[in-house]
Amino acid sequence: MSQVLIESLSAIIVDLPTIRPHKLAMHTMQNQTLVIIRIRCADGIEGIGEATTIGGLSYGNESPDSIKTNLDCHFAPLLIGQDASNINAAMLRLDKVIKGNTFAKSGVESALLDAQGKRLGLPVSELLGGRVRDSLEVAWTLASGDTAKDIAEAEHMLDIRRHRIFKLKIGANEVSQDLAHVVAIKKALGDRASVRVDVNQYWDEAVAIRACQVLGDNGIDLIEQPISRHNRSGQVRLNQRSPAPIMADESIECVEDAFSLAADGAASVFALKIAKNGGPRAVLRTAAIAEAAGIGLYGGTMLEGSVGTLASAHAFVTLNKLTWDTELFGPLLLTEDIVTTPLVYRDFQLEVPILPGLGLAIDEERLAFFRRK
Ligand code: MUC
Ligand code: MG
Repeated sequence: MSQVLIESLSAIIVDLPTIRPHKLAMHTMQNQTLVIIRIRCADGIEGIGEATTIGGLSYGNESPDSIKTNLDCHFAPLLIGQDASNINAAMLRLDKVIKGNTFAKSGVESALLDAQGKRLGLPVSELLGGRVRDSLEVAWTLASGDTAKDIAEAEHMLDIRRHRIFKLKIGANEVSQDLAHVVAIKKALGDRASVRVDVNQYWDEAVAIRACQVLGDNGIDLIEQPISRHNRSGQVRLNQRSPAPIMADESIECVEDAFSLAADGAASVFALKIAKNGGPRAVLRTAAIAEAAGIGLYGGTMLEGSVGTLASAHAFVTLNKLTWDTELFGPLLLTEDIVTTPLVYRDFQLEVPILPGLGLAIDEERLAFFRRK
């Protein structure tokens, strides 16, 4: 097969406002910063990817600024002149020389898949083996920081049939206050919604033992990352005793983490995130480990914009079982977009386009307006 050389790679930092402050245990977002990756190829095709995190360095090891610097200084020289149509070879070349940096790798892998899909006239989901569904149910995160506001927001989402799964971000407040907040929201919504929590590692094991019991007893369906990723034995013990299932999020920083969590029995559900595995293909390796171990799957997000959200969605629609659905609502948290056609959210689902590549086009004017100067 003839080669298509990569001519350039650019990384663009974009700052977009959020519809309201989004309060997580470690950070309150007033806006979101995307890193958009453009890979230009010798056949005139351009692949678009995204490498986005939450709150600078407050969530993970990469920040928008470090992602851009590393893409410019380390990734681009390795990729320019390589064959864009051989994604295995390109990603292996990066993996040999670059440790970690899964967010940046995910953006690159997404861009290469987008370019190859456009080249072959196939959606990325088809490059990944073929979709088994065309849409994905999407959860919404209630994180205004105020119980009454969160209940009103959930009622509105139910009324407009946009979401019926709600994740509550807790962990920043005193535990009794957080538990009262969660129980009040579950009581208000009852059986009309699935209510879950994300503690973002903020409890210690002693607190988590009691708190997980209260959450389970009050109808909470899922408890995400209650304690530190470093307390592996604690996670195993909690997974054995919690009445509500425990989901691993921060514990998975790479595909190998997924394997050791499964081997240890440290979680019964995995949050799949392309950014933390190194891309849409890489995340499917974590999904395969989970499936083999009987661990449930949830399609997670780093609150990416439309590009990263669709890159995740194309991977998730190929999965056999996605028992816990997804939280691919990132674009809905933003007041602005940088693609020409907004993603379609309808009847609790995100519709995944059947178009070549990721199925989107950059709105150049908006990108120029919102890119960091
Ligand atoms: C996380 O920790 O899961 C996902 C949804 C949300 O509101 O925050 C994220 C990050
Ligand atoms: Mg989480």
